[in-house]
Amino acid sequence: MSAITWLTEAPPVTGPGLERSPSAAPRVSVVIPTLNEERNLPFVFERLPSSLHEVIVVDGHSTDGTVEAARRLRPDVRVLHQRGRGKGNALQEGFAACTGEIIVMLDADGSTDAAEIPRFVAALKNGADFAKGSRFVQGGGSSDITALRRIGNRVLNAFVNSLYGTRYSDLCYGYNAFWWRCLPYMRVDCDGFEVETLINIRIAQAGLVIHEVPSHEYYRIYGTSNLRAVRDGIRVLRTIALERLPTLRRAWAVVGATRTAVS
Ligand SMILES: Nc1nc2c(ncn2[C@@H]2O[C@H](COP(=O)(O)OP(=O)(O)OP(=O)(O)O)[C@@H](O)[C@H]2O)c(=O)[nH]1
Ligand SMILES: [Mg+2]
Repeated sequence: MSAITWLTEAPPVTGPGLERSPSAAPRVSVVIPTLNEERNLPFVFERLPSSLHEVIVVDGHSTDGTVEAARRLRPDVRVLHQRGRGKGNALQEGFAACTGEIIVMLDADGSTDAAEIPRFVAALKNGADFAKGSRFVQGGGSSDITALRRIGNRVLNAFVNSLYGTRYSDLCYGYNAFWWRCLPYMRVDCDGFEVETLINIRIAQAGLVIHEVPSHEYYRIYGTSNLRAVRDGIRVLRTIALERLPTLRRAWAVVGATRTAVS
Protein backbone atom coordinates (compact mmCIF):
# COMPACT_ATOMS: atom_id res chain seq x y z
CA MET A 1 0.00 0.00 0.00
CA SER A 2 1.42 3.41 -0.74
CA ALA A 3 0.50 6.86 0.47
CA ILE A 4 1.09 10.41 -0.54
CA THR A 5 4.13 11.04 -2.73
CA TRP A 6 5.49 14.54 -2.31
CA LEU A 7 7.74 16.11 0.25
CA THR A 8 6.57 19.15 2.18
CA GLU A 9 10.10 20.25 3.08
CA ALA A 10 13.47 20.06 1.33
CA PRO A 11 15.21 16.75 2.11
CA PRO A 12 18.34 16.97 4.26
CA VAL A 13 21.59 17.36 2.37
CA THR A 14 23.76 15.69 5.00
CA GLY A 15 23.84 12.06 6.08
CA PRO A 16 25.50 8.71 5.67
CA GLY A 17 26.33 7.53 2.16
CA LEU A 18 26.76 10.89 0.41
CA GLU A 19 30.43 10.13 -0.11
CA ARG A 20 29.61 6.74 -1.68
CA SER A 21 28.85 5.82 -5.25
CA PRO A 22 25.10 5.96 -6.00
CA SER A 23 25.29 2.37 -7.26
CA ALA A 24 26.73 1.03 -3.98
CA ALA A 25 24.38 -1.23 -1.98
CA PRO A 26 22.84 0.75 0.89
CA ARG A 27 24.30 -0.04 4.28
CA VAL A 28 21.76 -1.35 6.78
CA SER A 29 21.86 -0.39 10.47
CA VAL A 30 19.66 -2.37 12.88
CA VAL A 31 18.58 -0.72 16.14
CA ILE A 32 17.49 -3.08 18.92
CA PRO A 33 16.16 -1.64 22.20
CA THR A 34 16.70 -4.09 25.06
CA LEU A 35 15.41 -4.35 28.60
CA ASN A 36 16.30 -7.63 30.28
CA GLU A 37 16.33 -9.73 27.11
CA GLU A 38 19.41 -11.90 27.83
CA ARG A 39 17.62 -15.18 27.14
CA ASN A 40 15.93 -13.94 23.98
CA LEU A 41 18.93 -12.41 22.25
CA PRO A 42 20.37 -15.72 20.94
CA PHE A 43 17.12 -16.35 19.04
CA VAL A 44 17.01 -12.80 17.70
CA PHE A 45 20.65 -12.59 16.67
CA GLU A 46 20.72 -15.96 14.91
CA ARG A 47 18.04 -14.67 12.50
CA LEU A 48 19.98 -11.52 11.54
CA PRO A 49 21.01 -11.47 7.86
CA SER A 50 24.75 -11.67 7.26
CA SER A 51 25.13 -8.53 5.19
CA LEU A 52 24.31 -5.91 7.83
CA HIS A 53 26.43 -2.81 8.21
CA GLU A 54 25.94 -2.55 11.98
CA VAL A 55 23.82 -3.81 14.86
CA ILE A 56 23.16 -1.29 17.62
CA VAL A 57 21.76 -2.50 20.94
CA VAL A 58 20.35 0.29 23.10
CA ASP A 59 20.15 -1.12 26.56
CA GLY A 60 17.79 0.37 29.14
CA HIS A 61 19.72 -0.47 32.31
CA SER A 62 19.04 -4.22 32.12
CA THR A 63 19.70 -6.07 35.35
CA ASP A 64 20.36 -9.42 33.66
CA GLY A 65 23.22 -10.28 31.30
CA THR A 66 21.72 -8.63 28.20
CA VAL A 67 24.77 -6.56 27.35
CA GLU A 68 27.21 -9.43 27.91
CA ALA A 69 25.01 -11.75 25.83
CA ALA A 70 24.91 -9.25 22.97
CA ARG A 71 28.71 -8.88 22.99
CA ARG A 72 29.24 -12.65 23.21
CA LEU A 73 26.83 -13.39 20.36
CA ARG A 74 28.11 -10.67 18.10
CA PRO A 75 31.52 -9.23 18.94
CA ASP A 76 31.01 -6.36 16.48
CA VAL A 77 27.77 -5.20 18.16
CA ARG A 78 27.62 -1.55 19.18
CA VAL A 79 26.13 -1.25 22.66
CA LEU A 80 24.68 2.04 23.84
CA HIS A 81 23.71 2.47 27.46
CA GLN A 82 20.49 4.39 27.31
CA ARG A 83 20.67 7.75 29.06
CA GLY A 84 16.91 8.24 29.38
CA ARG A 85 14.04 5.82 29.91
CA GLY A 86 11.53 3.94 27.78
CA LYS A 87 11.50 2.33 24.33
CA GLY A 88 10.90 5.64 22.53
CA ASN A 89 13.93 7.21 24.14
CA ALA A 90 16.01 4.10 23.37
CA LEU A 91 15.09 4.29 19.67
CA GLN A 92 15.86 8.00 19.60
CA GLU A 93 19.34 7.40 21.00
CA GLY A 94 19.90 4.43 18.68
CA PHE A 95 18.83 6.32 15.55
CA ALA A 96 21.20 9.17 16.40
CA ALA A 97 24.11 6.71 16.40
CA CYS A 98 23.35 5.02 13.05
CA THR A 99 25.88 5.31 10.24
CA GLY A 100 24.01 3.29 7.59
CA GLU A 101 21.75 4.68 4.88
CA ILE A 102 18.92 2.37 5.97
CA ILE A 103 17.71 1.97 9.55
CA VAL A 104 15.69 -1.04 10.78
CA MET A 105 13.81 -1.09 14.10
CA LEU A 106 13.81 -4.56 15.66
CA ASP A 107 12.59 -5.86 19.03
CA ALA A 108 14.73 -8.09 21.24
CA ASP A 109 12.08 -10.41 22.61
CA GLY A 110 11.83 -12.71 19.58
CA SER A 111 8.52 -11.31 18.36
CA THR A 112 9.96 -9.60 15.28
CA ASP A 113 11.81 -11.89 12.89
CA ALA A 114 15.11 -10.45 11.67
CA ALA A 115 14.92 -12.78 8.67
CA GLU A 116 12.22 -10.44 7.32
CA ILE A 117 14.70 -7.55 7.06
CA PRO A 118 15.41 -8.13 3.32
CA ARG A 119 11.69 -7.69 2.64
CA PHE A 120 11.76 -4.25 4.27
CA VAL A 121 14.96 -3.29 2.48
CA ALA A 122 13.44 -4.36 -0.85
CA ALA A 123 10.45 -2.05 -0.25
CA LEU A 124 12.83 0.85 0.40
CA LYS A 125 14.88 0.09 -2.70
CA ASN A 126 11.65 -0.07 -4.69
CA GLY A 127 10.78 3.51 -3.90
CA ALA A 128 9.46 3.68 -0.34
CA ASP A 129 10.85 6.23 2.09
CA PHE A 130 9.38 4.28 5.00
CA ALA A 131 8.66 0.52 5.02
CA LYS A 132 6.06 -0.16 7.66
CA GLY A 133 5.53 -3.67 8.99
CA SER A 134 1.92 -4.81 9.14
CA ARG A 135 0.40 -7.88 10.73
CA PHE A 136 -2.92 -7.19 9.05
CA VAL A 137 -2.12 -7.27 5.34
CA GLN A 138 -2.01 -10.42 3.25
CA GLY A 139 1.05 -12.44 4.24
CA GLY A 140 1.26 -10.91 7.72
CA GLY A 141 -0.05 -12.24 11.02
CA SER A 142 0.40 -12.49 14.76
CA SER A 143 0.77 -15.34 17.19
CA ASP A 144 1.02 -12.89 20.05
CA ILE A 145 -1.70 -10.25 19.94
CA THR A 146 -4.43 -10.41 22.58
CA ALA A 147 -8.10 -9.62 21.91
CA LEU A 148 -7.83 -6.38 23.91
CA ARG A 149 -4.77 -5.20 22.01
CA ARG A 150 -6.30 -6.15 18.66
CA ILE A 151 -9.40 -4.07 19.39
CA GLY A 152 -7.36 -1.19 20.82
CA ASN A 153 -5.05 -1.17 17.81
CA ARG A 154 -8.00 -1.24 15.42
CA VAL A 155 -9.70 1.70 17.12
CA LEU A 156 -6.52 3.79 17.35
CA ASN A 157 -5.66 2.88 13.76
CA ALA A 158 -9.08 4.04 12.54
CA PHE A 159 -8.73 7.20 14.59
CA VAL A 160 -5.38 8.07 12.97
CA ASN A 161 -6.59 7.20 9.47
CA SER A 162 -9.59 9.47 9.80
CA LEU A 163 -7.72 12.36 11.44
CA TYR A 164 -4.64 12.28 9.24
CA GLY A 165 -5.94 10.86 5.96
CA THR A 166 -3.63 7.85 6.15
CA ARG A 167 -4.38 4.27 5.13
CA TYR A 168 -2.49 2.37 7.78
CA SER A 169 -3.57 -1.17 8.58
CA ASP A 170 -1.48 -1.66 11.72
CA LEU A 171 -0.71 1.50 13.65
CA CYS A 172 0.82 0.04 16.83
CA TYR A 173 3.46 -2.28 15.37
CA GLY A 174 7.10 -1.47 15.85
CA TYR A 175 8.80 -3.35 13.02
CA ASN A 176 9.75 -0.72 10.45
CA ALA A 177 12.63 0.32 8.24
CA PHE A 178 13.40 3.65 6.64
CA TRP A 179 16.07 5.68 4.91
CA TRP A 180 18.32 7.66 7.24
CA ARG A 181 17.20 10.83 5.46
CA CYS A 182 13.73 10.40 7.04
CA LEU A 183 15.05 11.05 10.56
CA PRO A 184 14.61 14.84 10.47
CA TYR A 185 10.94 14.36 9.61
CA MET A 186 10.41 12.02 12.58
CA ARG A 187 12.07 14.15 15.26
CA VAL A 188 11.52 11.35 17.78
CA ASP A 189 11.05 13.12 21.10
CA CYS A 190 8.87 10.81 23.20
CA ASP A 191 9.85 8.18 25.74
CA GLY A 192 7.39 5.32 25.68
CA PHE A 193 5.55 2.86 23.46
CA GLU A 194 3.71 5.72 21.74
CA VAL A 195 6.88 6.12 19.66
CA GLU A 196 5.54 4.01 16.77
CA THR A 197 2.39 6.13 16.52
CA LEU A 198 4.42 9.32 16.68
CA ILE A 199 6.70 8.16 13.86
CA ASN A 200 3.80 6.95 11.71
CA ILE A 201 1.96 10.25 12.04
CA ARG A 202 4.97 12.46 11.40
CA ILE A 203 6.12 10.43 8.40
CA ALA A 204 2.65 10.68 6.86
CA GLN A 205 2.37 14.38 7.69
CA ALA A 206 5.68 14.98 5.87
CA GLY A 207 4.21 13.37 2.75
CA LEU A 208 6.82 10.63 2.60
CA VAL A 209 6.17 7.47 0.57
CA ILE A 210 5.01 4.66 2.85
CA HIS A 211 4.83 1.01 1.80
CA GLU A 212 3.29 -1.52 4.14
CA VAL A 213 5.22 -4.78 4.36
CA PRO A 214 3.62 -8.03 5.55
CA SER A 215 5.15 -9.18 8.81
CA HIS A 216 4.50 -11.98 11.25
CA GLU A 217 4.65 -11.23 14.96
CA TYR A 218 5.75 -14.18 17.10
CA TYR A 219 5.36 -14.80 20.82
CA ARG A 220 7.80 -13.14 23.17
CA ILE A 221 10.05 -16.14 23.90
CA TYR A 222 11.04 -15.49 27.52
CA GLY A 223 10.17 -12.82 30.06
CA THR A 224 7.23 -10.49 30.32
CA SER A 225 6.04 -7.62 28.21
CA ASN A 226 6.86 -4.09 29.31
CA LEU A 227 3.74 -2.79 27.58
CA ARG A 228 0.60 -2.02 29.61
CA ALA A 229 -2.35 -1.97 27.23
CA VAL A 230 -4.45 0.68 28.99
CA ARG A 231 -1.63 2.96 30.21
CA ASP A 232 0.15 2.86 26.87
CA GLY A 233 -3.10 3.08 24.90
CA ILE A 234 -3.81 6.36 26.67
CA ARG A 235 -0.31 7.61 25.80
CA VAL A 236 -0.96 6.71 22.15
CA LEU A 237 -4.28 8.58 22.22
CA ARG A 238 -2.57 11.62 23.72
CA THR A 239 0.05 11.52 20.97
CA ILE A 240 -2.62 11.30 18.26
CA ALA A 241 -4.36 14.35 19.71
CA LEU A 242 -1.22 16.41 20.36
CA GLU A 243 0.20 15.81 16.88
CA ARG A 244 -3.01 17.26 15.47
CA LEU A 245 -2.71 20.49 17.47
CA PRO A 246 -0.42 22.46 15.11
CA THR A 247 -2.83 21.83 12.23
CA LEU A 248 -5.81 22.81 14.38
CA ARG A 249 -3.95 25.92 15.52
CA ARG A 250 -3.17 26.82 11.90
CA ALA A 251 -6.80 26.27 10.88
CA TRP A 252 -7.94 28.40 13.82
CA ALA A 253 -5.55 31.18 12.83
CA VAL A 254 -6.95 31.13 9.27
CA VAL A 255 -10.51 31.33 10.63
CA GLY A 256 -9.46 34.19 12.91
CA ALA A 257 -7.75 36.05 10.05
CA THR A 258 -10.78 35.57 7.78
CA ARG A 259 -13.12 36.90 10.46
CA THR A 260 -10.92 39.96 10.99
CA ALA A 261 -10.75 40.60 7.24
CA VAL A 262 -14.54 40.33 6.90
CA SER A 263 -15.42 42.57 9.88
N1 LIG B 1 16.23 0.21 25.99
C1 LIG B 1 14.96 -0.06 26.32
N2 LIG B 1 14.28 -1.04 25.70
C2 LIG B 1 13.00 -1.27 26.07
C3 LIG B 1 12.35 -0.55 27.08
N3 LIG B 1 11.08 -1.01 27.20
C4 LIG B 1 10.95 -2.02 26.30
N4 LIG B 1 12.11 -2.17 25.61
C5 LIG B 1 12.40 -3.09 24.53
O1 LIG B 1 11.51 -2.78 23.48
C6 LIG B 1 11.09 -3.96 22.82
C7 LIG B 1 9.57 -4.07 22.87
O2 LIG B 1 9.16 -4.18 24.22
P1 LIG B 1 8.13 -5.27 24.73
O3 LIG B 1 8.16 -5.27 26.22
O4 LIG B 1 8.39 -6.56 24.06
O5 LIG B 1 6.76 -4.66 24.30
P2 LIG B 1 5.82 -5.09 23.13
O6 LIG B 1 6.56 -5.82 22.07
O7 LIG B 1 5.09 -3.87 22.72
O8 LIG B 1 4.81 -6.02 23.87
P3 LIG B 1 4.65 -7.62 23.72
O9 LIG B 1 4.00 -7.83 22.38
O10 LIG B 1 3.76 -8.01 24.84
O11 LIG B 1 6.02 -8.21 23.78
C8 LIG B 1 11.82 -5.13 23.51
O12 LIG B 1 12.99 -5.38 22.79
C9 LIG B 1 12.14 -4.55 24.89
O13 LIG B 1 13.27 -5.15 25.47
C10 LIG B 1 13.10 0.50 27.74
O14 LIG B 1 12.63 1.19 28.62
N5 LIG B 1 14.39 0.69 27.31
MG1 LIG C 1 7.41 -7.60 22.41
